[in-house]
Amino acid sequence: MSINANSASANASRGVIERYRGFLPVSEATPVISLGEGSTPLVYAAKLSARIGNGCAVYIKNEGLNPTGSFKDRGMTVAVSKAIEKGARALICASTGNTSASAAAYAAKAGIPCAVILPARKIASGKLLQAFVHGAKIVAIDGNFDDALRIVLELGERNEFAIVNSINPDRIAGQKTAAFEIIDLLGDAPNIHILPLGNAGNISAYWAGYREYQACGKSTRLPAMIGIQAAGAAPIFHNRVIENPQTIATAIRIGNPASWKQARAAVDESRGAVDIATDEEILAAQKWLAQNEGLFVEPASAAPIAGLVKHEAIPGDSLIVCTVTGHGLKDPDAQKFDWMEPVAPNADNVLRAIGF
Ligand code: AN7
Repeated sequence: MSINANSASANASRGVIERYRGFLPVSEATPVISLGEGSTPLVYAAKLSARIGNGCAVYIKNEGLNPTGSFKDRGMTVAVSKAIEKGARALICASTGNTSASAAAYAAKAGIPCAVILPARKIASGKLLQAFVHGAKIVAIDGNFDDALRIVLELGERNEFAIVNSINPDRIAGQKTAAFEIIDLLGDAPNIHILPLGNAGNISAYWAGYREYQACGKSTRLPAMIGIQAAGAAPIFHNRVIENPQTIATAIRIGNPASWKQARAAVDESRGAVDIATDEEILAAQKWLAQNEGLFVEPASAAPIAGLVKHEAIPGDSLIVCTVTGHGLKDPDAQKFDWMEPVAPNADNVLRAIGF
C-alpha cells in the first residue's frame, strides 16, 4: 500500500505549527518538531449547561486529548522546534508533572536529552511514568515547584540548556493556538473563558490568542478570563506568595507563579476574575464531570468546573468555554476505589452483583 504523505499532512492531524504558522515565531528555517498536537475537541456540555442555567451554554475544550495528555504539547512543539533551530544541546525544565512529560516526549522526537527537576513525591504517578519512559534525566528535589524553577533558571544561564518552562515565550506562543481553535469553531470568542491557574502561563497565552485573533478581524469580542486556583495554593487570589502550597491538584501546587503579572493583566483587562476551589470541591467536580459528561480529567483540570458551578455572577445567556487541561489517567491515585470481591463465574451471580 502506498501512503500519500501530502494528503496525510493536509488534514487536521497536522500540529499547531503547520496550522497556525503565520501567527507563530517560526520561519522556513525552523525544523518542525511535532507530535500532531492541537485540534482537540470542543464538546458541548449539556448537563453542565443545565446546571449553570439562565440560558448559558458551556463548551469544554478537552486538552487532555493532546499527544502526551495535556495542553503543554501546544507550547512544547514551538519551544522545542525553536530550541533545535538555535542549536540547543539539551532541554531543561522544572515541573509539577505535565511539562516534564511533554518536554520528555518532544526531546525524544527531536533526539536531544531532557533534564526534568521535580518536587519529590508531589508528582502524579502517570506523569512521572511518562518522563521515565520517554527517557528524561529525572531529578527529584526536597522542595516544591517554586524551588525547582529557581534552580532551572540558574542552570539555564549556561547556554547549552534551553529552558522549556512557560517563561519561555515560544511556549506561550504555541499555547495561544487553543484560543484560535475555539474561535475557528464557534465563529466568535465566548463571553467567558474559565481555566485552572497554576504558574499562570496558560491564561496569559489564551488572552494573547484572543486579542490577536480579534485584532485581525476573526472575532468581534473578547471573553472575560476567569482563573481558578486551588484554595491551598492561591497566591494570585490572596495577592501574596504562598510559602508552602498544598493541594491534591498537584499540577497547580504553585506558590509563586512565574507569569503572575501577565495573568493579573489578563484578568483585569478582560474584566474577569480569580477564584478558588477547595480540594473537596475539586474532587467532587472531577467525579461529577466523569459521571455526567463522560470526561475524565485530572484534579487540576476539574478546578474550573468546581469554580464555575459555584460562581454567582454569571450573566444570563453567556457562551462559556471551560478548558480542561489534562487527562484523568495521569493521576490514577486522586480518586479512591476498592478492588471488588470476585463472584463465582455464572450469569446469576453477575446479575445479582450489578443489582439487576
Ligand atoms: C493539568 O507541568 O506547571 O497556569 O510544571 O499541568 O499555565 O501553569 C503544570 C500546570 C493546569 C496550570 N492544569 O497551568 C507543570 C505545570 C494542568 C497543569 C496547569 C498545569 P499554568
